[in-house]
Amino acid sequence: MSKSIEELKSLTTQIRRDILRMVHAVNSGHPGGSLGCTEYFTALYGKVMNYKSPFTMEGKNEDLFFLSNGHISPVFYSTLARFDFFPVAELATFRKLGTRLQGHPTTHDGLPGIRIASGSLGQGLSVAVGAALAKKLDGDDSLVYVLQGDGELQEGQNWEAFMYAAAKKVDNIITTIDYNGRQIDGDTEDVLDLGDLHAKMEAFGWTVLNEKNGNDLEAVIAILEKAKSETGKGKPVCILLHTEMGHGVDFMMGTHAWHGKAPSDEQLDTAFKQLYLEAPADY
Ligand SMILES: Cc1ncc(C[n+]2csc(CCOP(=O)(O)OP(=O)(O)O)c2C)c(N)n1
Ligand SMILES: [Mg+2]
Repeated sequence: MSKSIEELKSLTTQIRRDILRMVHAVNSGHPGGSLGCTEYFTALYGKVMNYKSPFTMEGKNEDLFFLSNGHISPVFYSTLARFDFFPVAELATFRKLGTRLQGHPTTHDGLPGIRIASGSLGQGLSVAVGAALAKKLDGDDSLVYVLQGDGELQEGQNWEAFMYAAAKKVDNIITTIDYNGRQIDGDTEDVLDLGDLHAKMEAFGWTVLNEKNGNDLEAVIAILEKAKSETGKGKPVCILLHTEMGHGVDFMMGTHAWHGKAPSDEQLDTAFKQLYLEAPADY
């Protein structure tokens, strides 16, 4: 049964707790981008995406999701577990030897919900465009969703895929850029400035939507619904989703420092106080 907005908001707090617990347990992983994209994942799996259960790789007549910025696996794994793709208890195996929850997602481990290996940045959109074209060949009118990082756009393959999708009128795809303005080594504008990304994406032939409140669950649901209404019109659709890296934990916000760093025991306690739930369902 679908969850109410209040339930989904509370779920974002639970997912944030999961992310921190996972990276803390193994003292490695990527909390910053994960915390920033929590509303996106909750909106996608809780409201927007039309997917089949149980998960199969075939993916016909259902919406598909591809995570291109694979380093934010903690938010992906927690979301999948919380939406019953696999047991929540398995989150405790994150980044351990032999786990299905590799630091960066892989397919050969058979974790339900994972359709591609990602982590080597720049490849997800290309795969997703192929899947979207396959849907057209199959007469399948469901949609393909993709998430990409903004720093990730510095990888040239993305721009081939942007160009190709527009030229071939792949209008059954919605890519979202996690527009947090930060990346592993600093702010994107200092590392390699993306310039006017909105204008660039339009110039590449995409319909571009902009959402300033990427950590407001209702705003994220609304912009994804708007994006859906823009599909089928001859152009691929892109959402520039402004998020805050580290959102929800005060000392992780306003910096790129938590892109790929785990909290200490004390920092985890502080963070959990800020991510309060009356009855947390922690694993
Ligand atoms: C092809 C490739 N180059 C470099 C890296 C190393 N790397 C991992 S994450 C990252 C930063 C990506 O920035 P962004 O997409 O903005 O992610 P965020 O820091 O916002 O989570 C880099 C350079 C990689 N994983 N793959
Ligand atoms: Mg970024």
